[in-house]
Amino acid sequence: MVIGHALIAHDGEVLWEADLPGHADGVGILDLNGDGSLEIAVAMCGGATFNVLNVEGDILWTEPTRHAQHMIVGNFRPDTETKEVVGLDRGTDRSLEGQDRIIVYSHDGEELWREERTDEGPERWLSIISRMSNWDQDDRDLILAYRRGADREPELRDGYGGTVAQFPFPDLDLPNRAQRAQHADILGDPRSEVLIWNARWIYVYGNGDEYAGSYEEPDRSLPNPRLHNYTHYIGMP
Ligand SMILES: [Ca+2]
Ligand SMILES: [Ca+2]
Ligand SMILES: [Ca+2]
Repeated sequence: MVIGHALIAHDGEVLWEADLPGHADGVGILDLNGDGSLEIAVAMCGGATFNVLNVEGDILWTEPTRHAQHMIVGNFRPDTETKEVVGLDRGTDRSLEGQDRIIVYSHDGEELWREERTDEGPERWLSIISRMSNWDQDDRDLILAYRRGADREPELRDGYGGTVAQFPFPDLDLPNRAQRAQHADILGDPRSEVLIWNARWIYVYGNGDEYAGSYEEPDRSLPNPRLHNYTHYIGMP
């Protein structure tokens, strides 16, 4: 078990605890470099760093940021077989000027894309990101981002900074930060639907393109950690 920035054995023995200041706000685990061994991405709040460790607890790379909230892992750039790491930097400015950003890193810590937000309005620093597979039939992972502040709609982004889809959520009587989201195949085709809700409404969005191929095709997506051990913790990636 990875708990925070420590690896714990089945009997509770602490195998290692990484020497990183602060506490872990988000963790992602995947074989990022394709060598057959898992890597562990850890967003350290307080220390304000995005980090990737190996299973021995060695820090493979660390990047400073403003407020490290989430790290999600997947193949967000399918032109390389190695996986990418996406960080959500919440920033430290809680005024109307404050805004978060999504940052895409290669498996070895090279910054590939950095979001520069140009939208305006309050609470643009509360975004949550989640890795989502199987929106369409491309073999890639996407970034579901929601709770982005002001009247911004939840959105699907790719690993190159492109916007793949936006999800109009018309109830503006409750603040944007009241948004929650989930994604899963609930309608029975092999693609994922996106669910956005607040205390009043739940909206389900799907890909409107006709599905080509067999519904019996094996699911190629990475496991969705939101489908088990779900927590209401609003910051869960
Ligand atoms: Ca690896
Ligand atoms: Ca890739
Ligand atoms: Ca579906």
